[in-house]
Amino acid sequence: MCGIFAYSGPGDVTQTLMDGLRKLEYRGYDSSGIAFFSTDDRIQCVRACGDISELEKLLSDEVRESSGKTGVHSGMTSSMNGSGIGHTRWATHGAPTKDNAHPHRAGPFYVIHNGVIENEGELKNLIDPQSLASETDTEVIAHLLLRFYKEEKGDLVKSVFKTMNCLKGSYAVTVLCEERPGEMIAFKQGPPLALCKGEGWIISSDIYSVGEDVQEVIFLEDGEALFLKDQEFQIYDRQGRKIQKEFKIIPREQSLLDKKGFPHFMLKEIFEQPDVTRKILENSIHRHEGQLNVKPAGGDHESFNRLIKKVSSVRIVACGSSYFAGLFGKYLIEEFADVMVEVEPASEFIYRKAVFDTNTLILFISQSGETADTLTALNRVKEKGLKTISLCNVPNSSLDRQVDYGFYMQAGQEVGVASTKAFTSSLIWLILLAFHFSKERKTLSSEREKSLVKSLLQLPPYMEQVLGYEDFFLETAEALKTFSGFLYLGRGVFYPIALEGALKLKEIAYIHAEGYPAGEMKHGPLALIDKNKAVVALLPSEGILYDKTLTNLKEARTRGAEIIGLGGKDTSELKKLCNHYLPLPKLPEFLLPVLAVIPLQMMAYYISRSFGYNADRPRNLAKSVTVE
Ligand code: F1P
Repeated sequence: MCGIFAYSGPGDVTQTLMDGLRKLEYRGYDSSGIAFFSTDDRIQCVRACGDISELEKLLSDEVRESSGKTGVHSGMTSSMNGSGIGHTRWATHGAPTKDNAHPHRAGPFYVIHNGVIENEGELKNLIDPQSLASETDTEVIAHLLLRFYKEEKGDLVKSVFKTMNCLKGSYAVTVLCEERPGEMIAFKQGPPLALCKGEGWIISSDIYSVGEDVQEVIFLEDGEALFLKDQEFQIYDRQGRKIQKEFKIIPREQSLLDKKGFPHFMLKEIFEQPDVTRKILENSIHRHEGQLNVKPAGGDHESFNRLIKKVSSVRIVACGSSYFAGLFGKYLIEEFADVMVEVEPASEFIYRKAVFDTNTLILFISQSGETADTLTALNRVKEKGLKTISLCNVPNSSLDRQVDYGFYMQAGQEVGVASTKAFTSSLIWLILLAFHFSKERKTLSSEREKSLVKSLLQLPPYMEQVLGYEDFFLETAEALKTFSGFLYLGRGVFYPIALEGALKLKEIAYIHAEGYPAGEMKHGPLALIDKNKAVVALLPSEGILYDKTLTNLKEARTRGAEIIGLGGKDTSELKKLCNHYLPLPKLPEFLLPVLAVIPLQMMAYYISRSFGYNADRPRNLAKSVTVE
C-alpha cells in the first residue's frame, strides 16, 4: 500500500518519476505527489487528490507557471543530474485530501512514506504539534528528522537513526533535503524498498516499476538506511554501521501496462488464465512420460523432497484470495497425500499462541509476496526454526527472499487489484504440490500419476471453452445486478471457490455477498433468503456431495431466491431448478474448481461494469497490502 518511486540521475526527472508512479498506482490511488530539485536548487513540490492523471494535469500547469516566472524548466534537466521523490497513496491516517497527500514537509525535509507509524500520538510530544499541516503519521517523521538534524548540527546519518529509533510500526521512507541537493535518503522497516542501478539511481517499492534494462538491484532489509550523494551511495545496518551490499542481477519481464484491447486489466487477466495454466504445466510435468516434475524455483529440490517425506503436518498461512486458495489446498493435500493440513488467515495467526510440532511445514501463499500480515507470520515461524515454503507470484519479493523453498505462481504481472489469474495459478500449484507430496511419500501409483497428468492437460482448452460462454455471463450479470445480497454455496473443494466468488463480487461490484458451506445454510443464512437474494451454487458432477448440494439448492429455491447453478452435470432437472445454469466440461471433481471460478470472476466483472465501476481499482483497496 502506497508506492514510492525516487530518482537521482540525468534526464527528465519529473517524467521519470511520473513513469514510475504510473506503474505503482496499483499500490494506492487516493492521491499522489512529487518533490524534485528544480535547476535553481530549490525543491518544487506538487500534490494532487485522486489518481496520477490529476497530478499530471497539475504538474504541467505548475511547471509551465514556474518556467514563466524563473525562466527555468523545473526538474526537466537533460544531461545534468537531478533528483526527486514520488508517491502514490493508499490513505491510512487522514482522509484522501490534498493536504494529506505526500510529500510532507518540515523545514528543508520532504518525506514520502509507505506504512503506518503506530506511536504517532506519542511522537507528537517530541515535536511542536502546532507545526503539523496534515492529519498524517508521515508528517511526524519529517518533523522528527528536522528536530534531530538541528540537534545533531546537520549530521544526516545520526538524525536518520535517531528518527528510526523513535518509530514504531512499519515504514519505507524516502527523503529529500533542500539544503543538500544531489542527496537522497531511504530507510525501511517492513514495506519493501529497492535501490536499482540504471542510467541514474532509482529507489522503488517494486522493481516492476523500473525499466527492464535496469537489472542491478539491492533490496534494503529491515532497519537499514541508504544515503545517496553525488551518485555514490552508502548503506548502514540497524546499528548504524556502514555495510557493503552486492547488487543482484534480476532479469525480469517489463511491467506490461498494456490492456491489449481489453477494457480492463482484470478482464485481460481472466482471459490469460488458460495460457498461464499451460505455462505452469509445461514447467511442472513431463507430458510424454505422464509424470510430474514439481521442483521449487528457489532452494534445492532434493532437500525439499527429503523434507516433505518427513513432515507431520502442513500449516498454510495467507490472506484474501490466497487464503481461500490455501483452503482448497487443504482438501487436496489431505485427500491425496494423507498429510494433515491447517489453514489460517495470517492476521489471525500472528496474534495468538500457535502450537506446532517441529516437523510442521509452513506454506505461505501470496501473490505479491509483500503482504504485511503474511510477512509477520513468516518472521514468527522462522524464530521457531520451522521450515518454510512459499507460493508467490513475484520473484525476489520479501516473502520469496526469506523462505527455505520458493515456488513461483508464474501468472505474470497481475495488475487488477482483485486477484484472478494468480488465484487460479495457486489452485493449479496446490494440485501439483498435493500430488507431488503423495508421490514422494510413495502413495501415488504411476497409473494414477499418468491419469492426473492427462486430466491436467485438459484444463487449458476447457478453460477456454468456459471463457467462451460470454452470453451467459452477460445475461446473468444483467439479471442479477438488482439483487441486494448473494449467497455463494459449495461443499468440499467447491467451498473455497464459493468464498472466492463472493469475495470477487464484494471487491469489485460492492454488493454484499457471503460464501458459505452449503450444508451450513440451514444453521442461519437461510433466514436471509427471500426473492431479493440470489444464491450461486457450485455442484460437483456426481456422488453424495452432488445430492446434498442439490437438496440445499432446493431449500433456497423454495424460499424464493434466484438460483444460479454451475456444475459438472447437465440435466433437465438442474436447468429447471436453476434460473440460470451453466454446465461445466467433464473433469475429475478436484479439478473442476479451476473451471468453476471463471464464471464467478466473469459475472462479478460484468455486474461491476454494468454499474460503471472501474474493476481494476476497487474503492478503498490496494493490490499490495503492506500494512497490518
Ligand atoms: C492478498 C490480497 C488479494 C486481494 C487484493 C488484496 O494479497 O488479499 O488476495 O485480491 O489484491 O490482497 P497477496 O498476499 O496474495 O499478495
